[in-house]
Amino acid sequence: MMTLPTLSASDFPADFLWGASTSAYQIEGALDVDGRGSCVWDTFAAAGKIQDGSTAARACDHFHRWREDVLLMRQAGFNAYRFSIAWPRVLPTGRGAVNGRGLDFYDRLVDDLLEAGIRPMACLYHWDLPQPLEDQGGWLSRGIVGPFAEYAQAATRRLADRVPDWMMLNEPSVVAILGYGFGDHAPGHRLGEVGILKALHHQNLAQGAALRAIAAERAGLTLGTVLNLSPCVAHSERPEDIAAAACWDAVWNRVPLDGLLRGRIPALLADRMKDIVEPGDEAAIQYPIDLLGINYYSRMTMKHDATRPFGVGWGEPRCDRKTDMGWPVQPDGLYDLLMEFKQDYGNPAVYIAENGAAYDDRVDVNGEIHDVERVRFFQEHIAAVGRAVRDGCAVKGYLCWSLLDNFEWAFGLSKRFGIVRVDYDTMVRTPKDSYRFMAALIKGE
Ligand code: IFM
Repeated sequence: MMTLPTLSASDFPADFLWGASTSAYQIEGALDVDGRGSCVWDTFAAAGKIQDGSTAARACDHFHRWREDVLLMRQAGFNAYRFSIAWPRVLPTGRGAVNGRGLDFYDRLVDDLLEAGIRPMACLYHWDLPQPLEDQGGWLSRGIVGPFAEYAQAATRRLADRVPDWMMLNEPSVVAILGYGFGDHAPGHRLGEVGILKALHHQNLAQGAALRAIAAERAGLTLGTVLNLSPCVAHSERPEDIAAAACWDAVWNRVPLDGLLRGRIPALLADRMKDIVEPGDEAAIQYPIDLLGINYYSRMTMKHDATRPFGVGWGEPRCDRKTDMGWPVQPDGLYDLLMEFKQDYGNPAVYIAENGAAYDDRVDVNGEIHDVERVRFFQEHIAAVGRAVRDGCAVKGYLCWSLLDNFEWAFGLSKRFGIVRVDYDTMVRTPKDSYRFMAALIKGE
């Protein structure tokens, strides 16, 4: 039997952030309430592209049950919570007149979080692009930059007196690759390399403009973004597999990282991006952020495949444990990632903004969920973060994904990532063992 690492919050800095992340579209529901406009995921779902046929129309009904959800976090001892603001609630057509009623919800949520002693960390874009903007080209168009900066300004104008931390994007590489390259996510374009690189670059540009708009609006905020970073490893020692892994690293990790932190397009992609990048863009995408959110799920094992964009296909990970998403469980990859990031980028402040696992949870006869695999997942990954902290990496917090089971995008309601189970018929919340594990860790029990 394997020995799991013993963990205690006292092994981490005293001001370490502990909590969870969620996103608006995945938990709120209430899609037609208070003047919200439509977004690309509404359209994608209406087109029948969600695998289990579900929609986010109700999701976790968090829009009406936020008090209960804040209480759950308070009872777990969380001191931080990252949520996202729904762009189509704030600007129903993507730009123009601000919908004050759309912001009222976040106003209430933020006040409640503060009262519970939980630091609100707002993310502006977690994938719910207003449909009218997609109709004008979405992330394929440079025209998106102005509307995103306007939205950032509107949200901060209302909430930044109480929300200290502002994250611009969540996982721009997933938006670009799955939404514009392969078509697995909304808006469902299958444009391959050019779609991916355009969507990546325009998110970088919009992010740069939004960061500057917010800084002009209010001083003293903690500004950043959230990237999903994965060490990319080669399937074999063959040179073409090694080259494929390096290319995928450039697409997945380096376009967002080098753009924001260095104002640079990765050399490996410069030729492919020469018609997308305009003079002045490199300066516009760089910004001296205060805090970077890192989402980590696993390493990526890549191999050469001439039939796929960038000539890169999926290899077979060297790992015998997989989650319900089929993703390998590789906690040492998180340690490696953090240490490599520290070395490559000069150790700026980061926090783990997402880390977690879907498992096919069972409710036992007593109504309890003993999600032992998820507990083990958290133990191992938090231990990896602890090692990185001890080895000098400036990690400021750990937020699990996710507080609640939720709408897992193209998988609908079929994949459960929560530390709290949601019964989608009754909306009853049931804390799992992983919730108790997090609470005990944070409280030092
Ligand atoms: O649910 C998603 C989240 O929206 C973004 N990061 C990965 C999670 C699990 O797939």
